Amino acid sequence: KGEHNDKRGALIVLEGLDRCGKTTQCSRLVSFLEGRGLSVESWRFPDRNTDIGGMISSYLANGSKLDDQTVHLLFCANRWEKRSLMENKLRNGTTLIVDRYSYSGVSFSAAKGLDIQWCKAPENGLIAPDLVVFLEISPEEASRRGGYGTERYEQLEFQRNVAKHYQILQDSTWKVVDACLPPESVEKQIQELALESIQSCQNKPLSALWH
Ligand code: NYM
Repeated sequence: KGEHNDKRGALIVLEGLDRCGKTTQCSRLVSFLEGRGLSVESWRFPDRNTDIGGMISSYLANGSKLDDQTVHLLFCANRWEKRSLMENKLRNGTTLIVDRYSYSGVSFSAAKGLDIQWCKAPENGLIAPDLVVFLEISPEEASRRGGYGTERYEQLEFQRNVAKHYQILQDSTWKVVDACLPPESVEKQIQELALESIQSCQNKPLSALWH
């Protein structure tokens, strides 16, 4: 079969409030899996390297004004523009470790007051993750971690609201990990969950959000 790998890769998403440690844990997980000789790539949303990503980035830096619905659809379109590449990678046996996905998309927009069903609808048909690791931290604790940056959304009251919406979205693919444990312990738990998911996803076809 040449280069083609008959085992598909896993779609593993890390989610959580701003400052929960997702980005650090994503890169540690990628290094760990690479060390095991697995084919793995690090992804993130928003992907700021596309034209749509550039619009999102400017919005987040408070450089542009867009209404909530428009921004929601841009975040969503930013996932859609990566969907077929994502599918190809997974089918070719590459595991993707993704820093934020549709759960951020829905939670952040719903926290602004948009209807949750309206928020979910355009995410329909994106690839469903095999595993969502939710790094749980209270909004208060997150805000104490060196403080928030200057981007939009990085405020305590708003993060409380986001946390509420994450709760509503939890489903059977979620594993909650306490983000306040020592980083090595968080890392270890995520490694185990990821290895388990990479094993078990091989018997499951790719499926779509939100079913
Ligand atoms: N965010 C992220 C959304 O509002 N909707 C989305 O669909 C995604 C993927 O963007 N505060 C928000 C959450 C973050 C911000 O993300 C930028 P990051 O991970 O800080 O680059």
